[in-house]
Amino acid sequence: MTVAIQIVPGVTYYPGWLPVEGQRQLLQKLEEILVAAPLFQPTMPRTGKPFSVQMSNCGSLGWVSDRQGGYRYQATHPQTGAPWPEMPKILQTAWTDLAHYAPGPQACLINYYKDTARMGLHQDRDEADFDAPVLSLSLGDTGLFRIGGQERSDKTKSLKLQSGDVLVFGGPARLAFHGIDRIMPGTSTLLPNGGRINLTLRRVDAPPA
Ligand code: MD3
Ligand code: FE
Repeated sequence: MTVAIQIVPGVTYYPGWLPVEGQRQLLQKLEEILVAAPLFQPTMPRTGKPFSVQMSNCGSLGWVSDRQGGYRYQATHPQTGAPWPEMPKILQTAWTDLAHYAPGPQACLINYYKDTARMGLHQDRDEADFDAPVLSLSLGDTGLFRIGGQERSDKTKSLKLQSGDVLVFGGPARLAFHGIDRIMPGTSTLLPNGGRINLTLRRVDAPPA
């Protein structure tokens, strides 16, 4: 039985959507993916300041960022030059069951947070299809997530994202400011070395006219 909770208009929360056994299986797949497509540390456009979050991707396209090229999606890993590994089936299933958007996900960004990593309040606008929702799945330690409105100054709500939780962002929430204030070390035993993994599934290309 899947519980669906609307947090704000356009944001649906599925607490514990992926059971622990499924989390373990997915983590095993991710470990293989991260051998083929190692975590990298993206840097900010222009300043070159490193993100505290490490990243990789699977699926046909991946999100990358560096000082020279800025934020973008590309079909290959920035260091190995290899195509991104395939997206695990369970993620495709999550999209089919929860995203309610017929075209399948093109990109799965893998964010890895060590104990002190965080992600400042931002909008996701590097995609050409804002009609498509974004689906997020959390694994490992709990993350303190914050979401506001379409203006940076709009009031925000906080939510603790636990291992196995899924959030879907669509409609009015697709361009909402959001971020991860901090992770809570020691709240999960899933990752052998602790920390948090967040997967975001997205459409990147403009829908056919
Ligand atoms: C709301 N990741 O990768 S997931 C990101 O936990 C990102 O790693 C955070 O923000 C993380 O861009 C938050 C929740 C999330 C993801 C994408 C969104 C919320 C969103 C896109 C639009 C609106
Ligand atoms: Fe984001």
